Amino acid sequence: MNQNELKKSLSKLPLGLGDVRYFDSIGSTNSEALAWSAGGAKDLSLVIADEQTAGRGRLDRKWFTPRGTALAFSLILRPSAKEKPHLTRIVGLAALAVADSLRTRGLVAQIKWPNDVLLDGRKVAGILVESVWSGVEVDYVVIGVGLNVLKGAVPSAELLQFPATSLEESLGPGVERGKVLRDILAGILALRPHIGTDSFIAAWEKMLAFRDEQVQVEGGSETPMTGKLLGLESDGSLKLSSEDGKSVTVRFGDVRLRRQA
Ligand code: BT5
Repeated sequence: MNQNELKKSLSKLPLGLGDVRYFDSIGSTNSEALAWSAGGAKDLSLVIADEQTAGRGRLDRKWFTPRGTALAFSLILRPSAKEKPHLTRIVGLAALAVADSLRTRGLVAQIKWPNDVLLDGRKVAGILVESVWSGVEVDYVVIGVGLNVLKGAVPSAELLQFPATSLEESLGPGVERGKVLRDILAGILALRPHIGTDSFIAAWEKMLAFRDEQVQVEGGSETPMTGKLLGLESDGSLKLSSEDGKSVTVRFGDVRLRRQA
């Protein structure tokens, strides 16, 4: 994908984006977007790169984006006053848009709470949401999305804590990155006005992996929690029912979810 192809794909979006910065190679699109936000980027400005040399996951874990194989982009939002109470739903906004873009291609995509999109139980995309605050007010939110499009994007198994896959593995050759990008962005734009609604949470919940299954949640130094995955709270936190039938809420943070062995 080059800058011209990118512009062509994006020109077909139903609503206008802000400015677009394209890089053949960059450290991290999220870092660039955070710097751009500090410099006054407009709402819906987009940073996209063909390759990332220092792509980041949560807690500075690495995200691999080899040249010519993947989508790696960061969309900058300046949340409106109406959106500000729903910041914790933004990761869901991105995950839903990615999952929808895969479902329209006939694939069964699921969201592994909080920030992964799975195909056939393997990670095809990761989302990293970062915010810039002025005191207690959020100024900007950067939504970073990494999606493995071609097989070459998938890191070798020893680099991974969770199995990974690509779109090409499910769809065969010929997947066009520009079209997938356009679909994801169109999805985010279409869902954004509904972010505060109950139906948004219901749509997010419907896509959750491991629903009604026993799962284990590991969070930092705390003892792992186990329970049945029930769904989402209204802020997007995870709702479990523990073995003694109590309802437990797992808040956002560095948590890892897996099916209980
Ligand atoms: C994530 O973190 O999954 C968030 C990834 C966000 C990446 C995007 S790319 C555009 C933007 N710019 C950035 O710098 N970042 C964002 P986390 O849940 O912490 O998962 C990270 C883990 O995923 C790593 O420790 C690896 O085990 C695994 N991983 C790394 N690269 C992968 C890949 N290409 N496919 C599947 N898994 C990967």
